[in-house]
Amino acid sequence: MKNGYLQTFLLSRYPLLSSVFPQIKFSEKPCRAGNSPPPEICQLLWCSSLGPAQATNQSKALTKISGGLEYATFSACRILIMTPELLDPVVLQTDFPELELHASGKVRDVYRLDNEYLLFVATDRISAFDYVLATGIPHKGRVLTQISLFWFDFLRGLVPNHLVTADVTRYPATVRNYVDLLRGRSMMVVRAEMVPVECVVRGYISGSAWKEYKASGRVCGIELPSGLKESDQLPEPIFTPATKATTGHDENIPFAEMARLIGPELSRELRDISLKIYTKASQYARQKGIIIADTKFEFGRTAAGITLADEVLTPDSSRFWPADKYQPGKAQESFDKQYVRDYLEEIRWNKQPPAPALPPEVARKTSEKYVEAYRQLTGRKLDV
Ligand code: Q0Z
Repeated sequence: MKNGYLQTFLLSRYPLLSSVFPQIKFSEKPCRAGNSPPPEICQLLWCSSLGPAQATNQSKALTKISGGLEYATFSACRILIMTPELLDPVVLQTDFPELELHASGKVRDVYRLDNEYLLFVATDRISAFDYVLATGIPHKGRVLTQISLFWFDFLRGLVPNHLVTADVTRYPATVRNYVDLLRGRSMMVVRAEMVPVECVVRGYISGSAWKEYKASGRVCGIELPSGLKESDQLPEPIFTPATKATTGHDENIPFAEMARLIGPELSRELRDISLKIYTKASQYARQKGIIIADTKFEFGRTAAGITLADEVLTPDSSRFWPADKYQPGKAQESFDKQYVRDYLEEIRWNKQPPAPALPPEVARKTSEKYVEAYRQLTGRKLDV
């Protein structure tokens, strides 16, 4: 195995290679071994499973790569791509033909592993103004997954959760072919009987709650003090359940309606545990400089009883606000999606499909915000 820069001008003669590695930009300009490749050409680790001699015997389609690099044909070599972007390619779609799709959302896909277990996969898709955009955000799926894993561990003593493992080496053999894609962005979870109510907790007044409050002075039937400003902290966190309406938009419902749907006892249990989780997690996040304005939990029933499922306290399921920029009296900037929203407003997208692509700079800066949210919350660095 040899470390070096590929002579890309030679590889560009082989159209097959560009179809195998569509991510690589091929250039007609050679770059010599030992020299830095032009920035648009990725750094490659060249490794041939066949030695040069064998390769010579095996094929006439030989390429002599000068400058001390090996003889090899691309049919006999594996190329490991070492630029960060290409080591962690943006995943916009998943497709595991061996598995049945259990559910799929704007960002996540859930597959059935067997009767007992599911595979949760967070892609790098991003939605804004209710549509999934054409551009993915590098590392986003891993950030969401790692944040959920952090909270599952943090909340361990408070509530059972659906996580089995995020260690891809422990996944069943049926997904063995996909471990490189799945690493860091997936979880094997216990299949639960899901409660058809979203358990929303709000510590601050924003979004649909702000609209309801302005119109009626109440949110989900809860009377709030008069004179609140947009984004104000509430006297205490409130539980504001919602149902998935057929229109796609969640619909806030009074607690009594939740009780009618799933029973008063289960409703009280879910409300109490949701408030406990929010209180503990938001206190922690606040110390780390992040306000969790509100969040949505989903629960299911498993052998362990009421179980915290789905993703937990991520920027996708919650409003994260940077505490140092908090200014009640107006809508707050989003920790993660602000660059995206600003760009979409700037280009005056009519908010009808198809959703536009993002300029690379907007995607990159947004990616940095997600990676930063993970670091700020956990104190750990996401391997990028
Ligand atoms: C969660 C959802 C997503 C679209 C199903 N442990 C579980 N057992 C059974 N079902 C679920 C879970 Cl988490 C389950 N959803 C919500 C998640 C994409 C919809 F990633 N759907």
